[in-house]
Amino acid sequence: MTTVICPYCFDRAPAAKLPYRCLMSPSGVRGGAPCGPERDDIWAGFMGPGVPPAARMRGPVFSPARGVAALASGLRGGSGGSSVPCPGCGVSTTVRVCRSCHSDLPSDYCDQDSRIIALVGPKASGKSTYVSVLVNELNQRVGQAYGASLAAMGQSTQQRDKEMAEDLYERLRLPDATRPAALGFNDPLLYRLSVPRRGRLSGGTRHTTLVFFDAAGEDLAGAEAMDRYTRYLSAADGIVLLVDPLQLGSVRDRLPVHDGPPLPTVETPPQQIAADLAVQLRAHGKGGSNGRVSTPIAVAVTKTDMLRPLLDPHSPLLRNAPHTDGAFDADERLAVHEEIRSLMTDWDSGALVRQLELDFARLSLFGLSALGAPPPSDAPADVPKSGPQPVRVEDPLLWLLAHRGLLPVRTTGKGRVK
Ligand SMILES: Nc1nc2c(ncn2[C@@H]2O[C@H](COP(=O)(O)OP(=O)(O)OP(=O)(O)O)[C@@H](O)[C@H]2O)c(=O)[nH]1
Ligand SMILES: [Mg+2]
Ligand SMILES: [Zn+2]
Ligand SMILES: [Zn+2]
Repeated sequence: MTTVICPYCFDRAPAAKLPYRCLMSPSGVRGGAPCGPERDDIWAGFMGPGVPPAARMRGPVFSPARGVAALASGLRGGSGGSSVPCPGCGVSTTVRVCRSCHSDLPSDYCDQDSRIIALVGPKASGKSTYVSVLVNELNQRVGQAYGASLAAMGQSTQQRDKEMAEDLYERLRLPDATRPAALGFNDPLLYRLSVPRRGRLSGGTRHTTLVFFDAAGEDLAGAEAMDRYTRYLSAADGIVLLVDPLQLGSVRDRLPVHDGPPLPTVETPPQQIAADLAVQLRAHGKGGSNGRVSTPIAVAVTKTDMLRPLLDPHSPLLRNAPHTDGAFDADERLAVHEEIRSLMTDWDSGALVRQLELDFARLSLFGLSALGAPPPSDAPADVPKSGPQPVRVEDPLLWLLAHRGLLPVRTTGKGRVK
């Protein structure tokens, strides 16, 4: 049976137990009156005082009679969700709501198991740019290599994807700083990833729901601020921690004098974010008997386009992974890991890597550039003129998916995905 994890409050429930919300649409058939809105205090309570009184009035929530629910879940195919008639007005609805917070769940969200990927990193480390470019790459180059596709689920993710893609790829504008949670709840980004099943005569497709959160850097800047994200972090199946090399003193000193845009202000050190993260996860039972956190963590150095002067011309960080025969290349993963490890050791005598290795049992290091080149020096809020030319943006997520057995892996043995 499919277990649904609410992407808003992270309550877990069997899909068949989720209530529905009436859409209050006129039926047109029987000429009956549509349902009117009702006060949804559970939802309003979860959203906090920012919700205006009028917005608290929503379509009635109901649990279908047992037989109806069973029939609906039996009828449910791979997509589209089930629909159940509202006992009030008789009109069918596909909108499910979370039992605990009454947030609406896109109908197809409930059809497959979800994987929650937590995205953390200091302010301006490149989180928002990374997610948008990643989504685009998964739909194009990477999707093609694996025969995979990624579909945004629900209106709010579809809307945000559209706006971000227009900004990044058409208007060539970089995203604004993400608003902190104190100013309102940022919706999670929901996707359905479809990957062909391998090794079975019948073929078929495996669907997985991916949930990303693009938090504001300041919400991850200390143990207290991070507390708001605790449920999200402890529900995560994998974590992507972004490290901005331009915020590390020793990298700034090593970069040749350049005429690019000014270097970013130095925010929370990645070492502190990693330490706070480990404390949070241990407090939620994610610590193993060896004291290390069991949640897999991909630590990715961003903006590697700026590191070119420090890299060997043959460095694997300068090109994308091959994805030969639609498989994740574990030897390449190891080569990148070793390369970043040796760069980091040079930067801070290995303090960050040592701490990560002591805190996390499943760790892999990555290097990526979402833009492929620095923003133009005369327009630091713009994408380079040629548009985003990403390098290795997909690697951290693919590693996390391969780790879960969701992607085929190729290796000569040494780079084995644990
Ligand atoms: N050189 C280079 N700069 C980048 C790249 N990606 C992002 N940046 C720069 O980093 C800045 C911040 O990027 P965002 O994606 O907004 O960072 P964020 O982590 O979402 O920031 P907050 O939402 O404030 O926490 C951008 O405005 C760019 O100047 C990249 O691939 N290369
Ligand atoms: Mg952001
Ligand atoms: Zn919920
Ligand atoms: Zn109704």
